[in-house]
Amino acid sequence: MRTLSATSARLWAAATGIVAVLGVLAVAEVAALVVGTESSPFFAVGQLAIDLSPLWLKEGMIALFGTADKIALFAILAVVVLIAAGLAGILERRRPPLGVAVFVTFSGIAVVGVMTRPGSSAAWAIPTVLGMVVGVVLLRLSQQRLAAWLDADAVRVTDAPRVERRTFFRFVGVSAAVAVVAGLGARAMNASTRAVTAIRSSITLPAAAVPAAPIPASASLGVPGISPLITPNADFYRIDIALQVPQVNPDDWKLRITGLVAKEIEITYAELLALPLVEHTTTIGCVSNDLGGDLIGTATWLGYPIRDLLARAVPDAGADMVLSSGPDGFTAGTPLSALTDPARESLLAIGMNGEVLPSEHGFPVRMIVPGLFGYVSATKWVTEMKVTRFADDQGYWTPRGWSALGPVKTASRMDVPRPNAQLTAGTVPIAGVAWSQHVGIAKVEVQVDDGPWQLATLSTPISDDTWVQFSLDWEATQGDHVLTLRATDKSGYTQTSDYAPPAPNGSTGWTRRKVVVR
Ligand SMILES: Nc1nc2c(c(=O)[nH]1)N[C@H]1C(S)=C(S)[C@@H](COP(=O)(O)O)O[C@H]1N2
Ligand SMILES: [Mo]
Repeated sequence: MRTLSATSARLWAAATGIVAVLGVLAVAEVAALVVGTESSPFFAVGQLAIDLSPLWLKEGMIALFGTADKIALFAILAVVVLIAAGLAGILERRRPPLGVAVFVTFSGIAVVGVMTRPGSSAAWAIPTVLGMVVGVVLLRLSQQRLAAWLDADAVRVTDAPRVERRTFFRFVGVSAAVAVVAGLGARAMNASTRAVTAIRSSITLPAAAVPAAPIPASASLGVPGISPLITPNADFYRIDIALQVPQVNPDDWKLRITGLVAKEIEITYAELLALPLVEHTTTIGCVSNDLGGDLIGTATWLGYPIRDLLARAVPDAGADMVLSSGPDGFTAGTPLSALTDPARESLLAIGMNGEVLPSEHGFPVRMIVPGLFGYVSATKWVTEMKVTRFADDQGYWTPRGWSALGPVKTASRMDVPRPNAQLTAGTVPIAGVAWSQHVGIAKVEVQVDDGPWQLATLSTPISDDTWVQFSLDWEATQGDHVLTLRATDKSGYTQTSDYAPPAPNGSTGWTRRKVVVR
């Protein structure tokens, strides 16, 4: 019989911490089934991490993981939680009750995370506190069994440690298994989107009183590999701070217009659907979209003009901003003028490409404003529009290092040829999309190596609020080439060659692409 090494003893002490944290999470998930999904601490802590993360971190996460940034955050969070729990287990064996103290401290942070969510109530603390109690009990009980085993092992009576060892393993194994099964089961039920999905699929969109203008056939150039003019809903980029897609029951949904208005307004989903609706095709983009990025898409939105709703509320003369908010704690500060402008189709959208708005794109209702980045205008699951002043209020991203105003920047993207494409000499289309929403694109030019700028063919724009496709047939010759792209908008502005990163108000620069022709 060999004595357990110090390293193994430490590993088993870490295991007690991990079992305890699995217990915390499982109990909290089960309790959240009763108290409410939003009280789940794992998500609340993730949300707290998102809210507290500095600009460079958010930028880095999107640069590294793109729209998979949430999955990446979960993975990082899970690893951090498991390591911290393991260390707490080791600490508890060396210097009790320091391990317990770690558990209490982390649970306290989780309670802060839960209680700072929009719409939280005191009851939301219950799942985490219950979880913490069970976790601490599990930690103590498994530590006692570990100590019994190690003591018996140290005495080294033949076979004696076997019983204690078995008792420890059985306790830790059974606890972990029960926690994982119960926790995952409860999580699946908490995440269940069935109720709202069923309601959503039972909704029939009303016909538009003002349908979108038909899309001319010449709006698409038909170049293989080019971005489709209308982005299918399933391929539309998704960016938001919500770790779980908010499940909003349209029967409970209300939008309130508050703040500096003569009359506060409240509107229900049924009332909204009964109003004369407008359809408009608009390209929306994310300020985090770097050169050549895919955080942009075009859809035909069905909705009610925000200006008409604001007109009912009668904003005060001194107001210059509308602070809209969603259930995830996101807010956007939109210039009031962009929402009241009769020449700008700013919509409270309920439909996207002929479908009821998908949950991840804001079901039941979101805002769409042509010409502004999403972070200052496109609030999903919107429930309040507060008429206010830039001097008094800020949108979510402004104190986090992004500009208060976020007009889109004129930009272009080369879809084909792809980066590092292997081409054969002959005719090669250089094609992609260019956009300057609400201003319009005047021309796109392509330069091959140090040659002259050549004018690309533009597709017929649906309107100035949508991107256009461009294409240029290039007679490619053998060798390495660099292709450069620049767009000019209808105000006469040509994309600058100076590169700027997305923060604080959108990237600039020319797309330069190396290709090899054989
Ligand atoms: N409620 C809510 N709405 C939101 C956000 C958010 O985090 N929460 N993000 C905004 C940002 S930054 C962008 S770019 C757009 C993206 O909309 P999409 O996910 O439908 O493409 O939503 C905007 N609306
Ligand atoms: Mo965004």
